[in-house]
Amino acid sequence: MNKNLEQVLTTIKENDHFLVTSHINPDGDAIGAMAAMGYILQSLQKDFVLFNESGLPQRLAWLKLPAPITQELPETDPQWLIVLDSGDSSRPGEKIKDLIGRVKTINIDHHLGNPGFGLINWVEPQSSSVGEMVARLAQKLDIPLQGALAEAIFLSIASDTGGFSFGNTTPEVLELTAHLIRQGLDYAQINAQMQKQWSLNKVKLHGHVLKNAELHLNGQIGLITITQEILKKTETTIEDCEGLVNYIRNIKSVKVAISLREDEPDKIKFSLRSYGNVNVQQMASSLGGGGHRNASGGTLEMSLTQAKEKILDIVRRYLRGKD
Ligand SMILES: [Mn+2]
Repeated sequence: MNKNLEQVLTTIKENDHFLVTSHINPDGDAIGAMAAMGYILQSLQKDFVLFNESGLPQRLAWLKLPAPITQELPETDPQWLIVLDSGDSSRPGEKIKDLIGRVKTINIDHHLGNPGFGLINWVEPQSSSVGEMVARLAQKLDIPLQGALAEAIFLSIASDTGGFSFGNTTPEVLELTAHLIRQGLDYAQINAQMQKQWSLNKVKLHGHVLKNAELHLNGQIGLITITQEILKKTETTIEDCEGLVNYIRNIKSVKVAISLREDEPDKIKFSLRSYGNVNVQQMASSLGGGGHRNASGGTLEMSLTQAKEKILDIVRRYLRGKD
């Protein structure tokens, strides 16, 4: 068995108090993996708290949870901190960053370039999702992948594989999903719950943003910007921006899709998307971010105009070098 997975297993079995967390502005994998880890700890009769600095996104409010997801750290430190789906120690937010310094940490992740910030680091970039990794953990513990645990794992997998369409849709993850279905998972119902979460305001936000989409470098770069002004105008939040970047990735000529989101006047969240061999992780890491080969991102502390110039410059140089 993988040595790091073995360390995770032993540590979970031999200790009692855990705090489980994941990255801020959590996606389906972050929340699914937290829920799944919670169900594992619950079946081992361990004491645990689920924490996420941004809380549970409204669009995932339907998910069954083994405990509420709190935004407040408990007063007493846990024996062990379990950090999920976080490419580095700053991803879970400021409160957890402090905690990583003083509490023994298990880092379970699948991001390329994870520096191994935990005392125990189980990092598998070849895994589709952290939910898939947590499912492997449950299997080693002979915990059946059924009911709410299976639903949480499916949420993770379906989110991070883009509904089984990205390159990380491995035979292993399809076999695992087949196992979940054989065990009784109602995947059509979970899929419907994942999809049917839009508001009219969100549709209007997407309309405004896409109307102003741009192409650069002979159509090889697609770019959208989401300003504070448009979020206010459409009465939406950053949660409503999810998936926007995928529209421009699907433009025929586009090799790299860029989304720039103005979270604060000088704080720009960027997302980069690509298909195939175009490695956006490299581009994101040169800007202090990270992620996966076809989906990466990060934050730039500068104005929207400056961030746009900087990113376009890096992407242009990468694509020109490829020609
Ligand atoms: Mn993930």
